Amino acid sequence: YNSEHVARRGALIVLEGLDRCGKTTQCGRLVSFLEGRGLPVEAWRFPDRNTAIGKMISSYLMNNTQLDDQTIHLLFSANRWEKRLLMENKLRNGTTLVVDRYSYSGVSFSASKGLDVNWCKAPEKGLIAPDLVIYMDISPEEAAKRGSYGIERYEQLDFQKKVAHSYQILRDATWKVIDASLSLELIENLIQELALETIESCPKMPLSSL
Ligand code: T5A
Ligand code: NA
Repeated sequence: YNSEHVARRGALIVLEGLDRCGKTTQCGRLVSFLEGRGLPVEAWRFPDRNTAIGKMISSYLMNNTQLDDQTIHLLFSANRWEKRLLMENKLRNGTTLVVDRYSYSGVSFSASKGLDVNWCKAPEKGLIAPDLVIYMDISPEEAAKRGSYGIERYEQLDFQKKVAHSYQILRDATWKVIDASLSLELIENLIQELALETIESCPKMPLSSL
């Protein structure tokens, strides 16, 4: 009887980076890889555009509605809070969550509009802290070349340069930075290694909060 197995929880793995850095592609590949190993895993993303709050966010991103910077910031945060309990239950039940964007997007994008960083961080406090943050590093210029930017609000080179700078300020020593200009396969392998290491070490660590 191994009590460590009883206590096994899932890992919270977050991918962050500029628009077009390749997060969605790599989240999908990682989830397939982990599934193939028989590990319980789900793909998540923020914003979650399916909830009532998520629909407001989506409408704002598509430039169909206008909101002031503070209001949209708090909606993005509320969109994470409304998923917090479900997230906790999944992790405690042993499911690993691979999440496309999280609090760091929230803070970086809003701070890039000139909002105070500490004000931006405040509503994120108490959300579940990730076990692994992977930052997919790409220059704003290179990201902009990957298919043309669409019509969404933040998909503009000048703004993405500010976001890159904000991420640099937020980044700490625990983040794993991957060169997102490498090939899909190289990036995929790097992420697999990091994810497996993290999943292995998770049962020993309680969940913690931002
Ligand atoms: N936001 C989000 C906030 O302001 N506050 C918040 O709290 C949150 C959570 C959400 C927007 O909202 C902002 C941030 C965003 O602006 P979204 O729905 O998450 O937007 O969309 P994006 O993240 O912008 O999604 P993108 O599709 O633009 O970027 P991805 O997911 O990083 O990139 P991906 O995988 O779709 O790939 C983009 C293209 O590049 C190619 C792919 O094939 C694809 O064509 N590609 C590569 N090409 C060459 N080499 C590689 N290694 C490649 N990897 C991918
Ligand atoms: Na995406």
